[in-house]
Amino acid sequence: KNCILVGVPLDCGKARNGCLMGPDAYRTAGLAEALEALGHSTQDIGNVAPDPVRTANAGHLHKLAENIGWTSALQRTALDVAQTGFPIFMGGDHALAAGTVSGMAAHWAKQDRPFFVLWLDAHTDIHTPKSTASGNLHGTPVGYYIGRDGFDGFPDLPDAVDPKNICMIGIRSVDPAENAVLQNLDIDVVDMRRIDETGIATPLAAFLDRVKAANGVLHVSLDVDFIDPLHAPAVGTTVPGGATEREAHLVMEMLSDSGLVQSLDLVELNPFLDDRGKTASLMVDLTASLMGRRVFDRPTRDYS
Ligand code: DIR
Ligand code: MN
Ligand code: MN
Ligand code: MN
Repeated sequence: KNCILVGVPLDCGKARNGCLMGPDAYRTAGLAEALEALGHSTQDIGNVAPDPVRTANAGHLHKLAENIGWTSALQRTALDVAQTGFPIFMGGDHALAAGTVSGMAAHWAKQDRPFFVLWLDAHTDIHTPKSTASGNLHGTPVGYYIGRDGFDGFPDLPDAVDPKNICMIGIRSVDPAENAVLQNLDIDVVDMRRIDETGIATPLAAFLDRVKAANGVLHVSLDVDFIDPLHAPAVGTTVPGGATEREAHLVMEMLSDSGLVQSLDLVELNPFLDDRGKTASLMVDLTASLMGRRVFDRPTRDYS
């Protein structure tokens, strides 16, 4: 693959600062070198900058104008880089996914390919600017790219992602307003209890079968807090009881086996909170698993 590394030092999706250092932490941890060792070509196009935006009346929303400026810039960037390779968006907090996912959705709509999203996160991030209690827009990207109302001032959504085409895995922190909207949508929400009950491979395999059956393409959005804070401490919103390091690698290896993934977000890494770079290194190792790193080859197996 031709991997396009896109630095996204977006830090405006919540109040705690530090995600702006994410792209350089991935560079320091050797993301490009790991991909090249697997035989991929890589191109680091440097860091994206937000479009300049001025908005009055953000109300309780944290840095609304800056979030809008990033969304339009990233939507454009995603559409552009998707034409030449496999984009890896090095965040930056999860507010970036409003732009990256909507941009990738627009790209694949032009190719007439069904577009699917795998959301690996402790949170569902499906608020709107009207429903968020915290005012932190990193809790709203899913709301934006499925086309919920309430995103006044944001760029028009070119192609909404169909909620039926979204699977969320690792979920363990859902606000009441999010829970209410999820009841009326067909998103496959795999919470930690379901992972405990069936193992993580079963629901993932079922989702990948659906993507394959539809001749679809898959975008993966990996939030650091998907993983348990024991293994991945460098994140502002730690939620105990997350995926283990092994579960996260299994997910990535199954995704690699599937051959369906066409783009990736790495989000919420806050290097200021890391422990000697271990979270950045884990994220690089998970990306390597997704891109083909193996200890031993396995025959394809059926998890159902
Ligand atoms: C939380 C979002 N539900 C909020 N938290 C997130 O503030 O709306 N943390 N996304 O990563
Ligand atoms: Mn901030
Ligand atoms: Mn998130
Ligand atoms: Mn999260």
